[in-house]
Amino acid sequence: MKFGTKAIHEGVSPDSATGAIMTPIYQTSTYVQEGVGNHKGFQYSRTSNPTRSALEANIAAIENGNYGAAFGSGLAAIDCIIKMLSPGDEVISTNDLYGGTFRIFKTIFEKYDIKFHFVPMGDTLAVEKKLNDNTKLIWAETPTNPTMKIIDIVALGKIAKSNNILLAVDNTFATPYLQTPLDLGADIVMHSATKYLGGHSDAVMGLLIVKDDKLAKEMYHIQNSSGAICGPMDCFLVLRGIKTLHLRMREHCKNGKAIAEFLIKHPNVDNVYWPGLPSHPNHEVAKSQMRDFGGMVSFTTVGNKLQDALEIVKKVKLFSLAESLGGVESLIGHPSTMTHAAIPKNQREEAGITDSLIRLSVGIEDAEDLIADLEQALN
Ligand code: P1T
Repeated sequence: MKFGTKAIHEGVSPDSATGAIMTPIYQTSTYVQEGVGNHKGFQYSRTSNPTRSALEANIAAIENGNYGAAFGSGLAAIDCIIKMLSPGDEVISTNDLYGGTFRIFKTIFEKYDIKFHFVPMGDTLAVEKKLNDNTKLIWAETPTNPTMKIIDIVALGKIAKSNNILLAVDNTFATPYLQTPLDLGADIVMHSATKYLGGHSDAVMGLLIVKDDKLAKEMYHIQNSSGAICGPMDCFLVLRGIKTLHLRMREHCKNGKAIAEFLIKHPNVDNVYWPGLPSHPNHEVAKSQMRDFGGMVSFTTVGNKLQDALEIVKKVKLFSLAESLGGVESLIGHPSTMTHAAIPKNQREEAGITDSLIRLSVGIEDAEDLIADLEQALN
């Protein structure tokens, strides 16, 4: 089956009680049992819920995995992955990543004696240099948030496999429509479903997908034991969002390209970060592992002045100034003071998150209107 068909049909079937074509929102905490142990597969909604199960089966199918698990946020999903580790274990992570991911690694899990090494993952040698007997996980985000670096998943998968460690990929920016990391050698795929999967800025959720039976058992054990689950209403919304993921992503990619090409020619713009540009340093890797290049575009202004960036994000009218991304409407953000403020300034700058860096989540409005809006703000 092709992607669009899978997105619409996998994991869902007409409701057995009523024939409802849409998966009902099973707004229930518990399930009546006919006798002890005699139930219909559901006992308590922290453990499982039919609306959530449909979504978990659907995301597993479109990521080409075998098992999916849904959580209350992207960070709750990341929390589950790190809880698979033990004190003394080490993680090698990309140094360019969502600020909240950096924060949970540094301020929560380092307290439990898990060590994190942040390295520029464009260079796989940098990863190999940090490997030791305690290394248990490689954490990659690609494209990275917010500078759109592309990390070679196949190369990391080989390192992970030959050293018997796990590779987890945050696939939030690409979505399974553009990239399926499990096919490229990853063990775990993570999503902030708050973004493109939901697609309408109306739900906060995280998802994990794995292939391996043992890893799935551990994932569901932590999901049930820690209890960071999401409610059935949010599952319904994300399941509905995924039904149009392929259509939305085509428009996001088309608009992303138009805006990147507009920005690169603008005299007030310095660097443009969009993996589809032939000038992007990782364009060849992007072409090898992505089916298109997405709707996230970042740029810096000539002179790299904080004040210029703050003025631009204020002057746009169609782009809304807000954290988050991946909705149908366009958003604009200033990473160093917003989404990535949790990362110390020197580490931010090493990763390219400079004062004038502006991040666009290009929506699916008409590209001409979005470009006109950016043009008036930049001029
Ligand atoms: O917000 P939440 O659903 O918990 O997801 C966290 C997260 C994880 N990974 C990536 C790549 C992300 O971008 C995010 C959330 N990011 C934003 C809110 C943002 O504006 O970048």
